[in-house]
Amino acid sequence: HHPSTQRTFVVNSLSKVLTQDDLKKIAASKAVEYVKSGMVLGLGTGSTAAFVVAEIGELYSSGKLTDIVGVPTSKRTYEQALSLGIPLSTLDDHPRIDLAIDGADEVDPNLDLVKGRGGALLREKMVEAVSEKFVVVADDTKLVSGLGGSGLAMPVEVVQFCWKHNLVRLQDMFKEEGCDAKLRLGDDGKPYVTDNSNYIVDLYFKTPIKDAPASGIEISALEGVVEHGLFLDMATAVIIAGKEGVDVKT
Ligand code: ABF
Repeated sequence: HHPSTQRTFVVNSLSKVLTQDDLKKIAASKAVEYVKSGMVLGLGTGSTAAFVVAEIGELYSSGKLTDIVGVPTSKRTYEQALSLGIPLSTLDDHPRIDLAIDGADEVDPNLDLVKGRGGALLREKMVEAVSEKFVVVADDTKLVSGLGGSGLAMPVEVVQFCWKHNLVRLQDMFKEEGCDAKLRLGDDGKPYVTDNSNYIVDLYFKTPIKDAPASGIEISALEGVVEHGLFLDMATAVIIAGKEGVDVKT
């Protein structure tokens, strides 16, 4: 499948310089066009997804959207959506989602993704895997030619027990890509703990991952690995906002 792109030009009436936040908001608004009354919605995590949740909250409280229910992908998003008055549920009660909208850390030309720098990859993947439509929102800084190619982290969520053992195994797995594996730390300098009480090992590649599908399978097969940040063949559409316009890639 070769993704195609449809561009809408951004009308910048104030002709001010668009900030990265403006671009995130533009992508978010475009994605919210997919939201309809009556839907079960997967609510993403991160600064771009937060704009989506905020807009859904406004539409709901003004009565323009009715009968929706949101399934949040993190405790943070749960708190945000709760404060906006969006009706919330869980995958246990709503195991099928009509539409999930979420951000990403990297988007490649096949619409495959790296996610999880925000730490919410496990719940994101669980929700987005059962979504009929999964729409990704991002600004154009997230585009890469190959996954892992940004030089930034590809996260792997691991159980706390013997995390170092898995860090070493992950680093060894990607010797050829010149991979550096690091335990993620929080602002307090202590290991970052996910919503599901696990740790995150961040993989830093010197060259893009050679075979992402095979690598995903290999990573998942390690005992003690909970989930990884490769989201392959999952996105229905990716909305990318740049200074020239907003692209919908499908
Ligand atoms: C979530 O938030 C994650 O999967 C990704 O790690 C991050 C992107 O955050 P932002 O939109 O703030 O760049 O979507």
